[in-house]
Amino acid sequence: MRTTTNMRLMMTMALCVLFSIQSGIAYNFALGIFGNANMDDTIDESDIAFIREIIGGTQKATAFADANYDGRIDEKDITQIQSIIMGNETNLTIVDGVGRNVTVSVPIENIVTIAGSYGPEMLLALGIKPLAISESKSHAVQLQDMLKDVPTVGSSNEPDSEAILGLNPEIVHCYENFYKQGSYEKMEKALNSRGIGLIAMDFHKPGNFDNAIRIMGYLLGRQERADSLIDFEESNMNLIQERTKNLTDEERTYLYFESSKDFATRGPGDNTYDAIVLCGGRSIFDDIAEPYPTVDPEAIIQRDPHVVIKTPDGFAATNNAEPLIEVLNSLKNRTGWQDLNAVKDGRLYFLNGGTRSVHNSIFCLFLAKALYPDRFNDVDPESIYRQWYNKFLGIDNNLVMVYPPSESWQ
Ligand SMILES: [Ca+2]
Ligand SMILES: [Ca+2]
Repeated sequence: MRTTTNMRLMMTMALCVLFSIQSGIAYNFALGIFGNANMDDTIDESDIAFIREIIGGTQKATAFADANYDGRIDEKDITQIQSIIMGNETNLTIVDGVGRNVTVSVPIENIVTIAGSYGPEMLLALGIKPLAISESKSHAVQLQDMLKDVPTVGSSNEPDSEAILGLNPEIVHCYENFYKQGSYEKMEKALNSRGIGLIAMDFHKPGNFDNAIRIMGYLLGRQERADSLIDFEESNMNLIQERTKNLTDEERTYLYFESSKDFATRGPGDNTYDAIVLCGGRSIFDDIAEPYPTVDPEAIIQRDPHVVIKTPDGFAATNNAEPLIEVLNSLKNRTGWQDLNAVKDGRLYFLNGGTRSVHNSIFCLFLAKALYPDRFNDVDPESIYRQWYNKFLGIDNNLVMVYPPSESWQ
């Protein structure tokens, strides 16, 4: 009987995962906080009921059932879950982005983020000003203003441990990749010896976003804000799915996507490639099974895309369109490009990689509109981007992120 229930649970979870991969939208995820006994996307009364069933022997223990993380499942876990629901828990154990269980005192007020421009943007969106940040050249100009009195403590991959310790944060937040590469081994020891936790967590990867943001919301006592960030993402992604789901193969737009370097495109295994597919588009180079291929310039002419999108990463956004126009002009002047249909039809776009950041759905809206202007003629991604700034950062966004302006795309 128990086996059947567990099988069913596993099947359901497998289906959920499958669905989220297919749709690209993580409606269902197992929130990585101890206390989420039933492994759904939240902590509520049903987790208490689940613990009672575990104690009663009718349910098997799950990965997050040991709410107070003391190695046993008993009444104390119910007390901890009750505290989490009430919002008066004093500590939480979470699973960070690289799979470590980290226990921290909550709510956290003093946090240092050394995760480039994404960490600071996410913390500000959650309503928290970091104690310190790492150096980054890719902050949009408005973010630079918001962070101008926040000190920097080295770079993302070579942080200044002494300076961080001197600020006495409760936790330090870092990128997952540098953690995995071992960049922080020495620093982590020093931090831990002072009781400071290190949490590796990425907010710029769509597949992780819901879980990561909700965990951070719990840690910072900003759950409502986290939920509203998730809702924002999901409503945009739902819109895209709704408007592109019935595209036939003949209707699909072929695009050439170019990242920062000349003739560098993206393929399977890369987030941008996934976003293109999710928006119903097809890369003219989707026969190359590599995430970061560099292509033959001649092949672009031969394959003649409907749309060309140039998206440099780390292109610090300002209020000035000139640098974007310059990039587009240099593309138009490439050998043979005057004859491309995309150029003749005026469907050559500059899209700043910064539109992705911690709001992937905005980047996707730009992509979707560039690919299918008829299906998104009532949607202006720039205006939605401004709404995000207003709603979550409380400031006006006058950044020139795209060129030509997205309301003119057709
Ligand atoms: Ca739950
Ligand atoms: Ca326990």
